[in-house]
Amino acid sequence: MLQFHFHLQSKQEKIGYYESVNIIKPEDAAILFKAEGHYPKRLKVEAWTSYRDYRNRKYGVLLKNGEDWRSNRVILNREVISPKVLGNFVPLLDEVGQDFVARVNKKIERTGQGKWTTDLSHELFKYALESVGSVLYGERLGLMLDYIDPEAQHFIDCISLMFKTTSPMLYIPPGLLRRVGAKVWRDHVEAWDGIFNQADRCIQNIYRTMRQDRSGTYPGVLASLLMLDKLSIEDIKASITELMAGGVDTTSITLLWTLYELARHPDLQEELRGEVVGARASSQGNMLQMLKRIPLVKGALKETLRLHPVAVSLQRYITEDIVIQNYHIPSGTLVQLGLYAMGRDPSVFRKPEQYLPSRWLRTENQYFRSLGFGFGPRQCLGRRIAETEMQLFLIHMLENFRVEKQRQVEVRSTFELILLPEKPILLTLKPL
Ligand code: HEM
Ligand code: 2DC
Repeated sequence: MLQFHFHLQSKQEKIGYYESVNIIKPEDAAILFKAEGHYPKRLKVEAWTSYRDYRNRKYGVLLKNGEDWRSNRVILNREVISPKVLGNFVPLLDEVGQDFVARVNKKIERTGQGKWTTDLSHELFKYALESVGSVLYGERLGLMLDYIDPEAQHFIDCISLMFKTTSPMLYIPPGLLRRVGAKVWRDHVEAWDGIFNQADRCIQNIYRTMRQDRSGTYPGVLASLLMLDKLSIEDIKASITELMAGGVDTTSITLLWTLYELARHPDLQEELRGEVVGARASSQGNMLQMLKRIPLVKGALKETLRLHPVAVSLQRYITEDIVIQNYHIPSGTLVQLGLYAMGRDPSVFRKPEQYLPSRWLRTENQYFRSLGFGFGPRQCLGRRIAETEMQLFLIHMLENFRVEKQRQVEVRSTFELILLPEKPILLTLKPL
């Protein structure tokens, strides 16, 4: 399916639709990504660049383009997404998973009812921030404790506000909103200020204690980058801040959707539990090994991102002419792959409305179908952290609790730059 959108253009600012070609088929996605060039470029989120320009802050890897992006990304890849760092991340993330279980057990005890019914999103935000924080800084933030740092809670609130205030600015230029003193721009600035202040505090804290020899233990992504000395400190700070901010709502909401699906499919939940119990027994405490023995759990996460993607679309400016569905599309055009639409297209996934993790097992056709983290050299930098953190979470939850839900209510998605559940999801956790 192909759609052309045209828009009204004022002198410098575009209001309304972006001029783009929209695709939804895996075969067309393959053509798109073959034409993304050496410096793949996404749709620019102007609200985010405007804030940095306004406050004179450097762009990190998320917002950079061209050679500057590539040189930073290559160095970050080695410390954040290469397979060799997994061994460093797993013990840190596993500990956070264990602490989450202990926290839930305490909550269950306190109800005195042998179960706990709640909107887990707030707990999941804390789990996600604790996880990404432990990997970035090599130490715990303490968010699994009863009394948490109010600054950390403020950081979490700021990220949600930042996403929420971004979406109107996709259609109304932030420069204009800034000149008229619009509330959405002021809220957006306040949100990013809160994000940068908290990240700066964490970064300063590591910077100060770096010299203390903690020989043998993994020092975290930030300290590794500082010691490597290949990026400027300003570049490191900019990308670490983006990683910290990018690591909260994304994984927590994906986990919430996954628990919701498992609650709706009790038999599937038992099947996954069986896989986890078996993997635990056969890997004898070696978590890296265990993570290689849970294909269905991994399939469940892919299935969640198919039905409930974080990003509604992927986009690239193509760097060569391409032909899609017999249309000639010139180099330089913005092409958007509708990720949400593709995930629910019956010609791409049979019975798309059904949650079936087994469709991601090796025998099935996966050609350009698993794109929740994007594709290629510009794909999600946090992908390895996100996947590992989510797999470990599900392992620990399945080993300890049964997840149930109230009534059969469909929860749909709403757009706040990322896709979120339109209403709170209430889940009940019971010890096994
Ligand atoms: C980029 C999805 C978690 C940091 C992206 C993109 C997507 C995405 C679709 C754009 C990729 C493209 O254009 O090809 C997700 C999903 C997540 C997740 C579904 C979890 C379920 C995370 C986490 C972090 C993170 C945990 C940080 C630790 C980033 C960064 C970029 C990015 C920095 C920009 C990379 C670049 O431009 O080079 N993510 N993400 N994400 N994500 Fe994630
Ligand atoms: C939103 O039309 C809809 O991973 C727009 O962790 C096109 C668009 C462009 C870029 C996408 C964005 C959408 C959704 C959120 C994404 C973002 C790129 C990275 C970002 C997908 C699809 C995200 C959530 C990052 C955010 C990191 C940031 C907070 C520092």
